[in-house]
Amino acid sequence: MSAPTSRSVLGVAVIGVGTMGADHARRLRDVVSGARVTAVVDTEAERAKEFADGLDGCTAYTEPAAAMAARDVDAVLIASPGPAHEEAVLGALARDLPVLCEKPLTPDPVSALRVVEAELRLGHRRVQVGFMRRYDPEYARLRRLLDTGDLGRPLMLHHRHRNAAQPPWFTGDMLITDSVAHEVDVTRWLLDEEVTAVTVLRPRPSALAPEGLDDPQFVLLETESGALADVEIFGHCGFGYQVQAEVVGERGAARVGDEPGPRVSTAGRWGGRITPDYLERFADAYDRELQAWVDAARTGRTTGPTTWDGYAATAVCDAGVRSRREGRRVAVDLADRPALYR
Ligand code: ISE
Repeated sequence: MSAPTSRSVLGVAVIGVGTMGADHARRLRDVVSGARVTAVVDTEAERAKEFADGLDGCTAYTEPAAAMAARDVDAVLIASPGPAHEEAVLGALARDLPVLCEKPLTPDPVSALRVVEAELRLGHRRVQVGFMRRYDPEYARLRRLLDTGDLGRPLMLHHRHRNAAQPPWFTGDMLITDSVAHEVDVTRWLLDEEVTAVTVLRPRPSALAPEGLDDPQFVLLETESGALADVEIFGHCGFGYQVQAEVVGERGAARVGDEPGPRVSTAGRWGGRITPDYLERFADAYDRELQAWVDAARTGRTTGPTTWDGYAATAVCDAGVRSRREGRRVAVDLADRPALYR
């Protein structure tokens, strides 16, 4: 197998051209340097073909394995629905191809652990998991601030995660596994420790949420050191996309995600604009995430969130789903962290 470093431009297969895959393919074409989309894969042949036709030198496939076997494919970006991730990641690992896998790594901790084990057998990291908030300049500054120790030991984290609306098929469990998964990762990353228990509380549902959906939800995460993180997750807030976080430490507090401006004063009022969705709010973070992945892959390295991070987030979300259903605090069941991820 030729090393990915053997090509000056990384040929990427994009698996799944729904909202996220299409946005990433456009990003690889227009924004990221050092890569180009040489293959797109979608279970719907027509959609794959239509998409490939719009990109120079790109071939359409319906099977990930066929794309991964192509000579012009050096790396794989997985943006298909979560249940399809395991097979695609394992296929890429079998060929030692660099992978960027959108979250969730897989839908449940047992299958996520199988991916971790496959990478362990390979003996080196090849997978970056798509927790893009780590690449958001504000979140990155928050992390650096915590590293300085100026805020003292972090005691609490307050997260707000509001979507204007979610698709009609979005379930109450998905508010945890698809949305709160980001806060789980950010909490683990900012505090540099594991989440040990989850409690999900349900306020009365918003009348704007689809009938029968528990929306919003309030999630409490406990960590190894005894810090607490709360998450307001609101799938149908109606007014825009807002993601905010505040760390409260022993000697100070810091928050990110207040709207970036401009703050406009006119006609006796002041105000600003709220971004409509995550594609716009985190566009810069996605750009940086993909560029980092491409840069690393072209030099044979793998950086960023690991399969362990993907597995740990899935294990925490799994506890969250159980807590939501059973109405009680649920301890997170986590395997021992292998040396490759320490
Ligand atoms: C979506 O899948 C994302 O990953 C977004 O970042 C998140 O805000 C949204 O709630 C999820 O559905």
